[in-house]
Amino acid sequence: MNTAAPMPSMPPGLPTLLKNARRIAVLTGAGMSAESGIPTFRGTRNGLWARFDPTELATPGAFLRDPPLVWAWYAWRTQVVTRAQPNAGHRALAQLVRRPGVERVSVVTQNVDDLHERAGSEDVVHLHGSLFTPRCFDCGLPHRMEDAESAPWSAEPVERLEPPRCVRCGGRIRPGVVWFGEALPQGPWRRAMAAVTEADLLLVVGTSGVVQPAAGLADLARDRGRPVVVINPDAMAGMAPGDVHWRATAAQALPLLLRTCSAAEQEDQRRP
Ligand code: BV8
Ligand code: ZN
Repeated sequence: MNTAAPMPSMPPGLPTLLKNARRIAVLTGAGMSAESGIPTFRGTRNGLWARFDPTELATPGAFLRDPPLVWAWYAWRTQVVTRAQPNAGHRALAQLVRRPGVERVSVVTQNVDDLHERAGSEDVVHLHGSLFTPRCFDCGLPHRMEDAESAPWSAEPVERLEPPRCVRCGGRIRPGVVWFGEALPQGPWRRAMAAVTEADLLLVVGTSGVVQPAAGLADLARDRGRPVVVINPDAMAGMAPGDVHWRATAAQALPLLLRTCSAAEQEDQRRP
């Protein structure tokens, strides 16, 4: 996404929405990490896995059919994330909670990378798990990756990589992500629903709004009459009537959103 593109101006009503927001919830998707060089989900059809549909590879069935193929795909994605850095959008979200008047910023992410945390966000809910919490497919025991087991970070991606074995039952180790057809972990789901329900403003950043039940969280806010601001360069992605749409990228819009917050405060302080 060419961030040099002219910066779409901030939707007129947004500064006021920001000024009145005390508890902000932010639902993020793959677009949030695109400017960090992480391919969006639809974009993970990378060379070696180009002939596979990601929504098929990311299933228990695919892992059972061909564990080395699926493990290698996740090893490559983990390699890409480990080499990447949080972008200006991640950093702005991490600083937003420090704005006077802002009590809470809850990040609810569909992403399995760790860029929100590496940017300094402390209140992060991973709806679809993480690349960094592998566990046993059979007994569920969390698995500590020995260096030797991880794809050497310098190496070119390989199409097949045998997953390590569980130290307790010898079962195969699987990535700690939520696959299609698998229920979302209850704890994170409940925290996400609470964060969105209690928020007085919902930002929806970089998601196509296709995958359920995550996409339904925005409806939770809309049904409560909470303002929903969609930040996505794509005209239609994740939008619903009444939403404020900012057709900008995450790294373009979020730093400006943060600056607007601070400007509003100074304004207040100046006012007698
Ligand atoms: C379940 C982890 C049941 C793995 C993921 C209702 C209707 C229809 C279907 C369903 C339904 N309910 C359930 C389903 C089935 C399914 C589903 O939703 N299918 C879709 C395809 C229709 N849902 C499930 O299977 C869920 N489980 O329902 O279980 C159940 C219940 C009880 C008991 C047993 C079972 C589980 C879903 C989770 C799957 N795991 N990820 C992995 O990553 O490998 S989903 C994965 O795909 C991501 O986590 C993310 O959620 C999704 C990708 O979407 P986005 O993040 O939005 O990314 P995308 O590429 O699509 O779009 C990027 C956007 O960013 C674009 O709009 C683009 O314009 C924008 N953009 C690009 N650059 C930028 C940008 N924006 C800003 N800045 C930029 N620079
Ligand atoms: Zn095991």
